Amino acid sequence: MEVSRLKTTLRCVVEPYGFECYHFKIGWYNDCVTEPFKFTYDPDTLAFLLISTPSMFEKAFLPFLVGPHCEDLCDPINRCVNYHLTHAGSAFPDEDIEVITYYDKNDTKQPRVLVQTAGHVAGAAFYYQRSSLTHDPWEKDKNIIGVSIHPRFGGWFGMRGVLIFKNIRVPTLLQVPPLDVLSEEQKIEVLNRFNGNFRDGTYRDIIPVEDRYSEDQWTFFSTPAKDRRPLLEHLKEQALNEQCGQYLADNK
Ligand code: B12
Repeated sequence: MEVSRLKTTLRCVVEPYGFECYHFKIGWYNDCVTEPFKFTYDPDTLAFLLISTPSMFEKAFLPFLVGPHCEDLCDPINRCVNYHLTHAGSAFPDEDIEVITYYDKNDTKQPRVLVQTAGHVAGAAFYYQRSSLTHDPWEKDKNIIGVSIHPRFGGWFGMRGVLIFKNIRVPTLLQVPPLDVLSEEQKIEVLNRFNGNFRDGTYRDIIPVEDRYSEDQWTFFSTPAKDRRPLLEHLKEQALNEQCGQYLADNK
């Protein structure tokens, strides 16, 4: 099956839930990262990166909270992401697919996939790192963590994982470069914001955006995971009420 058909199928499965998908070749990713992060697959192997857009919270997460796959309220975002990535993989019963989420770790406790690099090579979101700058204003030994910026959602998105189609080779696949949406000054600014005070979220608005997190979503992600239970219970109740209202409206 050619890439465009696979991609169309994948889009049909994930886009209604607020995810986007981008294709890349394992070789493009491996050419960037150092040894412990390289995949052992053939460089021409096809992979897709899945990202969550702001609407994922309302389209996938809230329904997941009241659905049958969320028995308790333990780690629901990761469970929801895992559910949707696995569900996406199961749309291709004839393919051998490895699904890796952003939070999966290898034996040495390192992330199994660096999603920012994957996002860059797949053309989804430019990964701004210290090395992206021509003029570097920071002290040599200062650790500057890189940040990806999506051309439509700025920093209001998440990179959720990859699907590797182990038996599909795409030697002629063309690479689409990510859009470099920032000036040199904005690159310094976004890295300062991300490294200085990421909690205020201003790095996310470094460019004008099409959509950002709803108030509920922002409150959710700004709350430390260990303190989210009351919020989750409230969101669950709200989602149940909405579901009930919808049911009653449909069956009037
Ligand atoms: C571990 C981790 C953390 C750690 C440490 C972060 C770090 N980078 O050191 C902690 C817990 C502190 C953390 C915190 C946060 N994180 Co975090 N984190 C991760 C995680 C799981 C792995 C990152 C990692 O270890 N990278 C390893 C290092 C070595 O990678 P690297 O620096 O990119 O180096 C590679 C590249 O440079 C590449 N490379 C080399 N040359 C070139 C050239 C090119 C062109 C390219 C493309 C690549 C490339 O090779 C290197 C490796 O060999 C990722 C998800 C993932 N699986 O990727 C999320 C992730 C980076 N985090 C994310 C976020 C949002 C956050 C927080 C804001 C969350 C929050 N609200 O609290 C904070 C803010 C961080 C901060 N400012 O301090 C987002 C970033 C989104 C974005 N827009 O970029 C990610 C991608 C998660 C996601 N699902 O979207 N995080």
